[in-house]
Amino acid sequence: MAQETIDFSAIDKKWQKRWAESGAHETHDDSPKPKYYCLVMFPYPSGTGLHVGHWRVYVQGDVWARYKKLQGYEVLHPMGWDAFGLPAENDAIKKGIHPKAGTQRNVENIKRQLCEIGALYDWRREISTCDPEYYRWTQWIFLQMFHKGIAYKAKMPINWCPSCLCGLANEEVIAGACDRCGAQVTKKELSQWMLRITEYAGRLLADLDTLEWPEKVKTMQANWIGRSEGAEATFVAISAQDGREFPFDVFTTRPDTLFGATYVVFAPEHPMVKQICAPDRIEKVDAYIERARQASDVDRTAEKREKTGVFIGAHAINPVSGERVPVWISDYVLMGYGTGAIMAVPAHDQRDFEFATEFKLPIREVIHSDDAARDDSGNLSEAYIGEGKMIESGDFTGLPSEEGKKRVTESLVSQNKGKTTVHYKLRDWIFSRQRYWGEPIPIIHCGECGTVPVPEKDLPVVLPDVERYQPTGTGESPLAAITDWVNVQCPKCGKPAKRETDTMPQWAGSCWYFLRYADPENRNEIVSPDALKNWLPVDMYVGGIEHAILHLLYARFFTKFLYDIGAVPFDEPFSRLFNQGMILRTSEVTGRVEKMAKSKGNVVNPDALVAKYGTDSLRLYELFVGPPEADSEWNDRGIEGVHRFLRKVRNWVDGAKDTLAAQSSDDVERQTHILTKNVTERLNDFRFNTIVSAMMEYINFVTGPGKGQDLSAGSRDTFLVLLSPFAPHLAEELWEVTGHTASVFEESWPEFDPELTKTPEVELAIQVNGKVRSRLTVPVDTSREEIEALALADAKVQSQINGKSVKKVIVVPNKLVNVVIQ
Ligand code: ANZ
Ligand code: ZN
Repeated sequence: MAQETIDFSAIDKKWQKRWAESGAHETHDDSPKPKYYCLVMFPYPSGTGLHVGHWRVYVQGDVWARYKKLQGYEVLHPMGWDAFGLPAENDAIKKGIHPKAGTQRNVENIKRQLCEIGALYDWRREISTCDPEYYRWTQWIFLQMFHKGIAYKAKMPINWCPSCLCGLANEEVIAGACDRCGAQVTKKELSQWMLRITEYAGRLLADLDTLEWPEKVKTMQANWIGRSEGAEATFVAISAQDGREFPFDVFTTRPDTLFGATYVVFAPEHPMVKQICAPDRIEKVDAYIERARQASDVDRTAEKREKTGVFIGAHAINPVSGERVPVWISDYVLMGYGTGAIMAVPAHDQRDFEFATEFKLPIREVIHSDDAARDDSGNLSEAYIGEGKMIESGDFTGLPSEEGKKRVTESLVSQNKGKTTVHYKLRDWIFSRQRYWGEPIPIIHCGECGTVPVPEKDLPVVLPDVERYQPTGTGESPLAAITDWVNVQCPKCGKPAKRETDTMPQWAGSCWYFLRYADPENRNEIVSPDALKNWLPVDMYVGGIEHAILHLLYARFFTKFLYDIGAVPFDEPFSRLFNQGMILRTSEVTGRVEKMAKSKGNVVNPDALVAKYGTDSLRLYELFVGPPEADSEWNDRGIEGVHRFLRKVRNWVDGAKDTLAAQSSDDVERQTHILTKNVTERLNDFRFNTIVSAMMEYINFVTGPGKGQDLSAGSRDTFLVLLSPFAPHLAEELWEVTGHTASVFEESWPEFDPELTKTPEVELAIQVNGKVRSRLTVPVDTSREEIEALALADAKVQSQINGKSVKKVIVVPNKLVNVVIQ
């Protein structure tokens, strides 16, 4: 058998060149085949390049794309660059080069790495979000949103990162810290462009049901959208200044607890506070408002947070009981949620309970349950938040709380003091960034005409070159300093006007990029109707779980908007989603096994592994390392096992050339069908790691003792086709070596005969002291131990044993069992 060294690098290079020359990876719009769109989330061109954790997702995407191609589809599997935004900009600043040059350099490096994967990318469709011909359409979408009132400008306190020196969306604030740099986020009052994503909250939630996505991601989105059904009840506040009455609404999910409201709380920013506050308390109230402004919403509503607040000297009347209760302000009530005011029910809401305990306010139980936690004297030791029986609730006393919710709400409605409502946690999207490296927002501010959209014919508004692109920190983008760019004529009246200097957030370009791959060179439309019909929506989307909320929610929102204006004929962008797990490795910094990252000192560079073992070995190991959706620990030596396997495959094909049989033996035939079944079914479930082991078993079988003369060319070819999505270079090479003239990817995916994949069974005779007493049917090759146990359990054998002791059991596999008794 041939054992000479195999030059895997030469094989990689040969086939990558061949594929490029023959156009094997080009996707044809006019192909008569059914279309399939397989997309992997595009990378942002970071300065550090791809490590093996990044590499993995592109391998997974490519395996899927090649599988679909072999199944007879015309496959679109494109690649591009998420090139605008903070990461690229910060990286460039750190290295002291212009973001454009830095991005360009990084793109070249990562493209080189991606090419080594040997993936099925059609580079003719490459896009980059920082290319003016691309962002022309990002700006176009913004203009459509502006015309429809979805994009609007508002002055409001926003999340401000003091380190990145710019505003952040709510989704970019994780536990009070900046998602990018980890700095503590503060508030800053700024005039901001906003996108009215809240208008889509209901649809974004409801349509999750239509998607073939991991449940985990759907749940994360549903929680983020946060639908709450409840009631609004109208209380009346009496001003402590002049006794005037001010009606206001509170939002509650528990109208059944209305009789337990012992005080009300306004968000400190609530405009009514100043109108009803007692004059002698103004100073204290102002100081508290100032203090509340500093904290983020996440902090303010955090569990276990110390409760603070101020009684403002005014009172309010309960709409049902007519009771007069004190009015407080506290930062645990948010201005941006519900109505910005609550009725506090300390007995049944934990935050109210803590607040009431802190400020010695009455706690009145109105829902009774034996499950409530109580101290020795029978008082509640924490809020009882479950269901129960209504008590001390006027006419409603005695009702189960579930029914009480309905009845109290009905009563409020009939008296015109309330209504049922739905509220969402989702907030409008802060869409302005005070940074340089982003899409300019296509708006002009005119002293006469106000906010004027840039006419579509003037798109793109090209990002000018600047000398200083560092953030200014004043709340203005560095673009504000480029006067000859900022100063323009108003498109409406022709008078001097100024451009908007804020740019779009890093997420903007990725909200719709999947559309552009279908029609990347169209200069007249964002994407043509034909291209949409051919390719979209995306059939399979592969990427990281870290995008569960941000990117995936924003892209769904943009798609729904584009659907509403008739630009696309579907309202969900990604029919099926697969999230890959992370690659972990021991960190040189912490000594713990952690997510692979440059900062942890635990990255493995794929380039060196490709050079040493060849691309296919790394591809295979990326799949073999663990279940694709789970986090897996990288093993530096693990690649050697799959590398040995690939050499074995090559030597097997080589060695079998001269001994091929006209027909495979029944054994080989059966194993080939079983392998086909396993690979197909596991592929469909994305269980890549178990496919690699199935292939290894197959090769062990066909090269095992007594094998070699019973293999047909057909069985061998089936194996090569099954191998090809995983190790495309070697599969092509061996396909050629074995005399095929076309590419292995012109083949069709093998089918299997389910009958042949069933494990055959044998009948064994069971003897007792040499006399046949019973029979046993078991799968071929059942172990001795199992057969022994089954034989002893047999009823007829048992009746023979009948209390006597068993001296020994002789098992002749696939033939008989002899039970020897005294
Ligand atoms: C009275 C009550 C009694 C409440 C009770 C709960 C239990 P979710 O489910 O998260 O939507 N709330 C309303 N608006 C608020 C705001 N702007 N800031 C902070 N809290 C607010 O929560 C809805 C509940 O959160 C509402 O129902 C209200 O407290 C509070 F036994 O009203 B509840
Ligand atoms: Zn004007």
